[in-house]
Amino acid sequence: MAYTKLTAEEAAALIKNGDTIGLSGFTAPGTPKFITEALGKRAEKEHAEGKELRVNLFTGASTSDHVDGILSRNNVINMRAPYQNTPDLRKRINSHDAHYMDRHLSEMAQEARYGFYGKFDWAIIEVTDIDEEGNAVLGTGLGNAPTYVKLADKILIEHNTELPKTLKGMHDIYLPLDPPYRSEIPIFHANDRIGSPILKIDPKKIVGVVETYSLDGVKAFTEPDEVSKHIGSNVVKFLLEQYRKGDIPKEFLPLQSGVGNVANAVLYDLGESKEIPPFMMYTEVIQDAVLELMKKGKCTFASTCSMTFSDATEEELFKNLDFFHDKILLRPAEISNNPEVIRRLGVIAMNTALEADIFGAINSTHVLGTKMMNGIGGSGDFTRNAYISIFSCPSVTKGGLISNIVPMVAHADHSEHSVDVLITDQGIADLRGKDPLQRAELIIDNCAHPDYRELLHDYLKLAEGKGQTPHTLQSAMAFHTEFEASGDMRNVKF
Ligand code: 0RQ
Repeated sequence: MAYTKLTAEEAAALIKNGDTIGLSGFTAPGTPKFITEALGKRAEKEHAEGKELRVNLFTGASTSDHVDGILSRNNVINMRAPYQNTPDLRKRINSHDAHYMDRHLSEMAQEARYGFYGKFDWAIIEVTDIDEEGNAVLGTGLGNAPTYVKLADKILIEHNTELPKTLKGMHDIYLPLDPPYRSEIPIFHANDRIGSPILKIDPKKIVGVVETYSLDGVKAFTEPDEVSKHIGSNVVKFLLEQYRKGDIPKEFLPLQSGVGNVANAVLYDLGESKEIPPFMMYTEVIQDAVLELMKKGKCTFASTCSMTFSDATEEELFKNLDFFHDKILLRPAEISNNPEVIRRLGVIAMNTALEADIFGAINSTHVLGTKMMNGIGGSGDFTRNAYISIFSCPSVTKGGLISNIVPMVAHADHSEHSVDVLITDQGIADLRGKDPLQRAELIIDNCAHPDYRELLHDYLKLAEGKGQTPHTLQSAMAFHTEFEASGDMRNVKF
């Protein structure tokens, strides 16, 4: 079957106001680029003419400026799920111009299949290659593509000619059955293959193919600052102690690591440690550091949903695909982030917090309790099911005006029941085996910035006698309200 060739503008013109669209990809990699860009431009014109053009957009995770950026600037997004990290969309979400359903990434695909989010009109899927029977080789990020092509009435393909055809074989497409027919997901080691390298798309649903030519456009990492370096070295110190003690088995365990400079720095530091043996990753995103670790033989395998490499690293990968081909496997988000598999493999999870409270609850999403930053992403999938769950953050933000250790988090994403270890630039609080008061002492003394330790102890004293997890409800938010009032949490008085 020969597919109709379309320009991005022709493809975008087919989308109707109110349509629901599922996109392939996870972070920028694998995410469509040209059709969404053309949709944004079309909306700009039509909105100026007073026409309504708004769509519901479901993805694997965050996207890129080609999607959330341009579509938000032109106010095209009605409903968005399950994750984003773009300043323009953040603004739309916090001003209620866009509805945002912030979901655990492992749940998005199955909930779409359960029918919770209605009918999918379109799937837009980036491919490296596709034949006439609809056998597609996906790109560098997978996300929920298998579910969206299954659910969508019509499919648009972006054929990205920058991607080498030799990516074939790096994907493991597996769609679990839905309850009550689901059985175990048969991954027993991070490198087990359980599905197909090919995504089968019904060719009758393919309305057209748009030729594209673009790398994923992920920015290169900046050199980590002193605070990030301290956090990174504390994470490595903790892992080494656990390994020496035998709490981590001698073979080591698969690692999950969040995105960003700190996560990247931690992995580089791990690579430097002679004592830590070669390890695998079972994670949702791999960044530049992982490729370096692979070259050194330190990381032997990475199961992931996306290769979120900067353009320079992506080019290096493409040039040396022979070497990396059997060391990286791309899985759908519901498998890369699957709680059953994470628990079985004993994944060590490392994620980032905006703020933590003295008892170990974590806020990863809402700045000062109300403003959406990015979303929970995959952090909940991993945190709740990890062998050891580590959260890290700087002890203070905005030059010390904000303490990231507070009496009570202003929004709770991960409760203290799921958090094992808290690490800041100041030190490590290993919360395992501790009761709430013991945790509070550890967190204040080891993780809080010295400017805030006394204040946090004062708060604990004020709450003395108020039950197992002592709080004084009138003052629990004093740090936050002080920041709102004077712009400096250090002015708090109890
Ligand atoms: O503000 O941008 O104005 O400077 O928040 O803070 O320190 O740059 O943090 O980029 O490492 O992101 C939790 C958001 C951390 C991220 C979070 C302000 C601070 C700055 C950002 P500016 P940093 P990072 C893997 C798993 C959830 C998803 C997840 C995240 C801005 O890691 O989205 O884990 N996690 N996914 O100044 C007020 C505080 C603050 C604060 C920082 N306590 N109060 N503002 N800021 N702390 C990935 C995927 O799922 C794909």
